[in-house]
Amino acid sequence: GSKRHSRNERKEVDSPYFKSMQVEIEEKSERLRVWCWVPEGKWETGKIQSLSDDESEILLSNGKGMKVSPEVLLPANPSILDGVDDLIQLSYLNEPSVLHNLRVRFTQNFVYTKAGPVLVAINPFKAVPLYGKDFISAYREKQTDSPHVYAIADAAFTGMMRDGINQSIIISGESGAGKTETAKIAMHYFAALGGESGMESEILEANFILEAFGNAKTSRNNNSSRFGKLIEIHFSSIGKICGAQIQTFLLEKSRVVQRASGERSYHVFYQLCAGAPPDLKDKLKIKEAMEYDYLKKGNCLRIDGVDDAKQFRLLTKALNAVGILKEDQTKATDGRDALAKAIYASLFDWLVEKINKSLEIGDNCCSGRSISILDIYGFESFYKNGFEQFCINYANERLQQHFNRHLFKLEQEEYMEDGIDWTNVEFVDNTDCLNLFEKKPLGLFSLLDEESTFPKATDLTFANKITGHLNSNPCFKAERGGTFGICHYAGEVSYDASGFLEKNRDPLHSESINLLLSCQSELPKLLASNMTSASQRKSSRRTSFSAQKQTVSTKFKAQLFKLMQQLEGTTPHFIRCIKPNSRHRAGLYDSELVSHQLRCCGVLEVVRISRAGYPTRFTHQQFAERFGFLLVGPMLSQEPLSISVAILQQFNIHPEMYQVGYTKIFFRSGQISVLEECRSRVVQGIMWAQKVFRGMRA
Ligand code: AOV
Ligand code: MG
Repeated sequence: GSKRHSRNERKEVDSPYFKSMQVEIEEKSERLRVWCWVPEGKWETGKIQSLSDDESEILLSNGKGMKVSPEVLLPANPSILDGVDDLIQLSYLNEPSVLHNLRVRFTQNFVYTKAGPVLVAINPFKAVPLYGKDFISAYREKQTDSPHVYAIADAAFTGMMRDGINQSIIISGESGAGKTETAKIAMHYFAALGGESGMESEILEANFILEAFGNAKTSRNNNSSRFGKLIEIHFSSIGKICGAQIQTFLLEKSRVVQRASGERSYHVFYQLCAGAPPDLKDKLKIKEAMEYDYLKKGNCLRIDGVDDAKQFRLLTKALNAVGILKEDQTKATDGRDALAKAIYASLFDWLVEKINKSLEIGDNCCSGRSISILDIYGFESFYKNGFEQFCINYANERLQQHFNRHLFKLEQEEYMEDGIDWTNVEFVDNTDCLNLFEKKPLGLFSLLDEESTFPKATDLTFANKITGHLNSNPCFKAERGGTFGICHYAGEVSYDASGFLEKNRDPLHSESINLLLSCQSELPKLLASNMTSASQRKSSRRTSFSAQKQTVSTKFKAQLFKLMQQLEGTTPHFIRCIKPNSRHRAGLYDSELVSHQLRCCGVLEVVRISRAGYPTRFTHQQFAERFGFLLVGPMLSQEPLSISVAILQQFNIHPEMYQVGYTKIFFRSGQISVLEECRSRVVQGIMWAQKVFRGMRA
């Protein structure tokens, strides 16, 4: 039962940790019987009974004995380290050890674990007793430092208030891994900080509305987000919520008319059919959901455990809360496919615009401070993958690049530039895959746009064209019959080119718009005029599509670039959501699935860097300014570096725990807390003395 090591494990074998472990095994195996991981189908723990150069005898935990090559063994951690709350505390950092640690925590309902600076969140698929007012105040008052979304939210809030720098919370993970729930948990934390004129609850209601209109049941997730969103929450100078703005990205509008078996259209349709009061049903001539062709497709009308009628009442309440007029609430389902899609997308944009108006930042809130929460659709790989998955997975590649840049590239470049002692940690770079999409003129997007301008082109000519040009690209996999494969950071996906050209061109006949314009009520007219103005700006031709009109993929790419730029201006906090099983079941931990996700998103590498790295840093100047006043005794020099060194000496910071670079001082994790505590005690003392002094004068 020997199994070859994957790349990461191989690295582990070559690492100094492993080498030292080997020495340890060799020295102590006779006396101690060391625990190790054995690849027996899946990883099992066992005790080493004997060890020679080419064979070791192992007694597995289940009592079975076996002989394996010592090469395949990985060191296991002592049981005292079972379930540590930060993976950097593990003595042996290999895949089975990490998986085991996460499992131990997961079975005890500790769904959050730190991986250095990153929070790993495993979806419990059940209610866990970790949320609510008491938990929020515990984190707010820093009574606990157990890993949690609240802790991340609090770190972002504290960072914003302390440094005056905008922050972002970037949530990623596969479809169904828990991103949207995590975003809501973070939003509840901020809402609990309070806001001006009820703004905090309005934000939560706005989110509820967007979910009704933009989420749907897919085969991966009963409440799958079919659009990306960035919620930017604005704070006043005293840290109260004073407004918000929501940006949305590419709604999957094809879902309105078409979807795979077992999937639904947007929640709102079913909620309306199930929950509209009789007079509204009469007025809109609403029938049962099963009587609508558009809703019937996919053969799925209900979601287990969801009461659409009740959801409709909550939706009405939410719409009222953000001030959307009653007449406007009544959302036409008639018309041809293109029109239906366009109406829906336009309605969605209109809603977002309305919501943003209602959440607009008040005049008395000009601090300009904000925390953004990013929750986009997760990486998707279905049986059949189309244009939507192509765009969604591209967005995830972009996000992965942002993650890599911040946690690997920038981090290590900064060490190098400042000349500190550092051995580079390797990571899986996804630049090649991004280039496959973005390169001009021979990238997927350019070729798609080019083909979209040829009236005679078909999806098959498109598939042949990209295969012809990109065949030699290692991230591209040529396939037959109008399909092609892409090697994403999260795995290989096979795409079916059917529908790519049409969806990318996004045609809309002007006759349909005229039809809408002739409607009696105001909202359809408004939507129609929005649609025409959008397309007329680009083109004046009366054709179903035109060369000048920006394609969907071009628009999407530009939107993502803008988003990345925006995020670059913030201090990022990363949350990695993990799906423990594909069956949406509580208590089920599929090691294979978890390990795949951990590997894709580079969690092990992040832990390696954090363990060896220096996450806290100050310029000499900042450090001297922040802590210089704590120095006792005469100041020998005003020079920031000398002051900094004096502080380090006075507080007895161990030389192993920091490095002094050309411009900055770098600290290992946790080192700065002693200094911060001392500083805040002194500052509080000064404030107290000032108060007393003022009191005496008064
Ligand atoms: P996603 O946002 O990552 O998928 P969701 O946040 O919608 O995934 O989570 C999927 C489901 O998992 C939810 O509907 C809940 O039932 C459950 N869940 C997630 N997080 C928790 C939690 N902390 N506690 C309890 N249950 C949870 V997608 O939007 O499909 O990429 O497109
Ligand atoms: Mg989601």
